[in-house]
Amino acid sequence: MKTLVSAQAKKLILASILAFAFAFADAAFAAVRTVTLSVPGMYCAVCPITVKKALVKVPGVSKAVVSFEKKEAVVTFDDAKTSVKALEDATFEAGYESTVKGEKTK
Ligand SMILES: [Cu+2]
Repeated sequence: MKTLVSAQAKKLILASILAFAFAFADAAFAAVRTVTLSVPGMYCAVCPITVKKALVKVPGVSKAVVSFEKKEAVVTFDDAKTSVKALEDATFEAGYESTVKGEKTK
């Protein structure tokens, strides 16, 4: 019985260490992310310019490619400096609601 408890405790400790290591690795490697935002409210050729301006103004955003045809914005940003929420807020403040459609993974 004693050895069983001890083995469980070891498992638990190992699991904690692994969880911590993964969390740390995630923070260290997921700094630059590229997400696609759906921006359905763009109705003319000038809209993507407005959306792009709003997105590149967000600190941490390095690239924003906005397509009027696809009604989407592909945004590359530093995860440590900004968030998807901040990107959505930025387009919203510019007059366009946006939602995350997907994320490009390396
Ligand atoms: Cu427009």
